[in-house]
Formats: sequence, structure tokens, C-alpha cells
Amino acid sequence: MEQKIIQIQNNFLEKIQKAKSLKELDEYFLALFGKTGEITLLPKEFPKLSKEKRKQIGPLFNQTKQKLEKAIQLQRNKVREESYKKLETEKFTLQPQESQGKKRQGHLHPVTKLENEIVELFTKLGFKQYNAPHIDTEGYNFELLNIPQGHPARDLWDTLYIDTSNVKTTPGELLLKTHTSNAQIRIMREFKPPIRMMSIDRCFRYENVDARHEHTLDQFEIVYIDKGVNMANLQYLSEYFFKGILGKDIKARLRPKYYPFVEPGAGVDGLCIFCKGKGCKVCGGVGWLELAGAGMIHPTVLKNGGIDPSIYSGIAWGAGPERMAMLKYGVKDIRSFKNGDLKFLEKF
Ligand code: FA5
Repeated sequence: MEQKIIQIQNNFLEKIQKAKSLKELDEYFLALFGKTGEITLLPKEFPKLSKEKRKQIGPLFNQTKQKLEKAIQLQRNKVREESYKKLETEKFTLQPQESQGKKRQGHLHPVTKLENEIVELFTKLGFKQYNAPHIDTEGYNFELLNIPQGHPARDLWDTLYIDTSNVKTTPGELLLKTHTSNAQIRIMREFKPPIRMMSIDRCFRYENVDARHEHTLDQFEIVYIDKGVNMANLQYLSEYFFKGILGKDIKARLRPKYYPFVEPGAGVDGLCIFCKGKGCKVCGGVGWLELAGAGMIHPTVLKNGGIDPSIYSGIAWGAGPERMAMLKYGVKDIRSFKNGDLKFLEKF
């Protein structure tokens, strides 16, 4: 076992130190710490060891884990700094397009196009747009959504908090909104049921970015509240939504998922078009790409929004337009959408 740990360490340390891109480093991170990563799987073998051996191996394992994490972090910083330096020295020249005999024409970003389609689809059903602030209070982002301070569910969202120690008039802790669900309570307090609202906006997370996770991501949220709204409406709207945007052949599934602000809660997945459900790097080996979280709005949240849950019920969901764009346009890495590569954008 010592041999194995040392071998993993030596093998990866060398590769990490030679890595020239963040993408390469993300791949090593996944190979070590992903679901089936070499470091992740090692503790599964510990029960086979004697008690004495375990005492020896434990600290070695922890040291190796920390060493590798630190090495990845250091190399990430180094790669970033080098790319900034390159930017400072690089000369940009704008090519006179006319002299090349063709005019270049700009167009909307592929995700913007897809979001416009979503808005159009839901406008037809009577939904109106509503956006909440990017910098928001813990109250709207968490507490009023049934996630009090210290609740373990806060760990589901890697939150970027704002240092307000020097601000005298701050209304509690401020943060960058982690989801468009921060609009829910405002919508309920501003409008009387029946409510059909939607919100498309940018959200921010302290995320370990990879092929399907961005730190700056868009979300599309709906809040639909009326008498007698139920899971069947959710199922119908999900189908209307995914088929309307991704085509009638899209294979989607609804599975139970926990969110403190809905009951019951569901995760909506689309079949990964890259591996056809077999499992690949893009979907993290699962075969499905999570597109949305959804559910029946929790009675406590309705009450917090001033709505009587004995009269009204509601559904909400938060979907990821970039994830949908990956499936719609066959894009294997979510980071391609925002890295400013014109060659990529010109394909659309
Ligand atoms: C939420 O953010 C909940 N607010 C969704 C919700 C709303 C549930 C209303 C119930 C009722 P989650 O963290 O799972 O849940 O994100 C929702 C969707 O956003 C995901 O399914 C995915 O499509 C997208 N998403 C989440 N994190 C990222 C990320 N880092 N990069 C890109 N897309 C992401």
C-alpha cells in the first residue's frame, strides 16, 4: 500500500509540475479526486489492512493527498500568471476586413440565442420576466428559502461571500447570488397569485471548474403559483421546456433530489449525447447531464413570501441554459462558451 501511495504521488507530481494548461490540471484533479479518482478510491482498501498498518498508512495518505492538492493549486496559479504575462506582451492587431474581400458580421452569443428562445417559449404561456440583484443578502439567497445559517444544505452551493467588515450599514452578510432562486421570495411578496414569473440571470459559485461546471453560470428559473398546481404540471412544463428547446427526440428523466425550498424535489437530467448514456468525461461517467433542479415550493417558503399554503401551491425550477446549450450544439466543454475564442463563436 505504501508503494502504491508513493507511486501515485510521484507519478502525478511530475505530471502536475509539467502541466501547461488549466485544462490539463483539471484532468489530473479528476483522475485523483473525482468520483473514481485514484486518491478517492484508496481508502476503500484500508479495511483490508491490519490495525497497525492502518495507523501507518493513514498519515501517509493524508500527507500525499494534501501534497497533490497543493501542487495542483500552485501549478494553477503558475499557469494563470504565465497566461497573464503573455497577454501583456502580446500585440493585438485588428485586421481591416474589407481589404480581405469579406465583411465580418457579429451575431448573438449561442447561449443568448438559446435564452431568447426560452423566454419566447414561456412568454407564450403567460410568464413574465423578473430579475433579482447579483449581490444579495443571505436572507433572500438562503434563509427565507428554508436554509438557515449552519444548515448543511448550504454546502450544496459553494458561495462567494463579500467582505462587509468595513461597511457600517450592511443589512447582514452579503454574497454573490448562487442561484436565481433568490428571486422567489421577492416575486411572492411583490405579486399576488396566480403568479407566472421567470428569471434568467447570471449566478456565481466558488466552483472547481470542469467540463460541466463554471464559476459564472446562467440559470433560468420559473415560479408558478396558483390553486391546485401539482407535480403533473411540473412534469408537463418540463417536457414542454426541454422538447421546445432541445427538440422532440431529447431523452429527459425526472429523479428525486433534495432541495430545502421544495417538497418533493426533483433533478431533471438530459441523456448525454456524447456517450449516449454510457458515461464519459463530459457527464462525469453518469451517462446523464443534470439540466435542472425543480419541485413543489415548500409551504414554509410560501409562508415566508406571504402566500397561504392552505390555499395555493406552486412549482419552481432552476435550469442551466449553458448545460442545455452543450446538448443542443454538441459542445463538450462548458468553458468554451465564455473563453472568448472567436473561432468557436463563429461556428454558430
Ligand atoms: C439550484 O441552483 C436550485 N436553485 C434549483 C432549483 C430551483 C431547485 C427551484 C428547486 C426549485 P443546482 O445547484 O442543482 O440547484 O443548479 C441547478 C442547475 O444549474 C443544474 O441542474 C445545472 O444545470 C446548472 N448548474 C449548476 N451548477 C452549475 C455550474 N457550476 N456550471 C454550470 N451550470 C450549473
